[in-house]
Amino acid sequence: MDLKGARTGHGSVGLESDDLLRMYRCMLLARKVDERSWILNRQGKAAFVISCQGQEAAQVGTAYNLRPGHDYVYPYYRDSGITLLLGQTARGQFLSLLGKKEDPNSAGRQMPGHYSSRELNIVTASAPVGVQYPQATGSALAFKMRGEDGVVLACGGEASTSGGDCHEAMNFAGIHDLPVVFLIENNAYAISVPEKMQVAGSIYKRAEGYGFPGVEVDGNDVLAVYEAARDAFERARRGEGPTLIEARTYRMTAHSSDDDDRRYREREEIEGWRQKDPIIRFEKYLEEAGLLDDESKEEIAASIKDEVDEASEYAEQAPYADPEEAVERVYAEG
Ligand SMILES: Cc1ncc(C[n+]2csc(CCOP(=O)(O)OP(=O)(O)O)c2C)c(N)n1
Ligand SMILES: [Mg+2]
Repeated sequence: MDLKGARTGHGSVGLESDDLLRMYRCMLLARKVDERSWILNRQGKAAFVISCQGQEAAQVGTAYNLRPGHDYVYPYYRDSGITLLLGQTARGQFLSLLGKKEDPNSAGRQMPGHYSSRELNIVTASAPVGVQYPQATGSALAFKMRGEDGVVLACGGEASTSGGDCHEAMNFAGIHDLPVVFLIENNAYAISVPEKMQVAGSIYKRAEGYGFPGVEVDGNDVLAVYEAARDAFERARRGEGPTLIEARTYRMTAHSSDDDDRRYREREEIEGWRQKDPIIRFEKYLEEAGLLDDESKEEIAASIKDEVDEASEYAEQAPYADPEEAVERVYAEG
């Protein structure tokens, strides 16, 4: 596989040391929030967990190109790394996980992973896979019609490209040269269905049929993803239209806390991908570049642990909404 993943060094992709450490911290925070979420689930406190583990580089590398609150984002349920980078918090994630009144996404109405923020232009997901693509294309059309310079990011897994919505959205975006970037986080499975039973041919090559570029990138290499996404967003901002990015990665957990993946994949396969863990890879890169050593690594890990402890404890103590509130903010008030 000839992936656009060859490291060019962070200087040549226009990133400073501070940028890299910010990316690293965000990837690690997403991972640690996720790990704590599973513990809360196993303790019987969180009903359902859907993980970002393994996909943090694809998410953070892409979102590092966005202007929070200016550009629009249609994340999918695994995109914790994107929403944390844009400004959502660990506390908000746990409040959402536990369905508490203060949940910033939906005040406890949506499932976990349905991120939403008016301030950050994060548009909430609907439960059917793939419906975000035409909506994102619509937002990109609005930017174009208003003559604004905003761009739109729409994300999904490889199986979300199998539905008609994805085709319609890409075709329309291609016809009108809309400022939208489609990020497909190809994590090799759709619940129990492996990629070869889900995807005919190649996802990124389909872009050619829509008349815009498609790139395949090593989704576990945060700098390679950053670079591919930077080119895509620059193109969108120049008014040249969409790009399809296929980030090849791996779902390191079961599909969700309700799924037993021992029934459909080998432990050795998971172990093989653990060797390519995007966070460990980035750590090595930072160490070799002289940006991280044992001491600073421990400092970052400790500050994330404090943040996760505080956030999960806060969310556990936080109240549920009153039953009377259940029907509020579901329909527009008459
Ligand atoms: C239209 C529709 N069909 C089926 C489902 C059930 N479902 C939820 S997630 C999922 C798998 C999606 O796989 P993929 O797009 O590869 O994303 P991943 O979960 O692997 O990140 C399925 C089939 C759904 N939510 N919507
Ligand atoms: Mg998948």
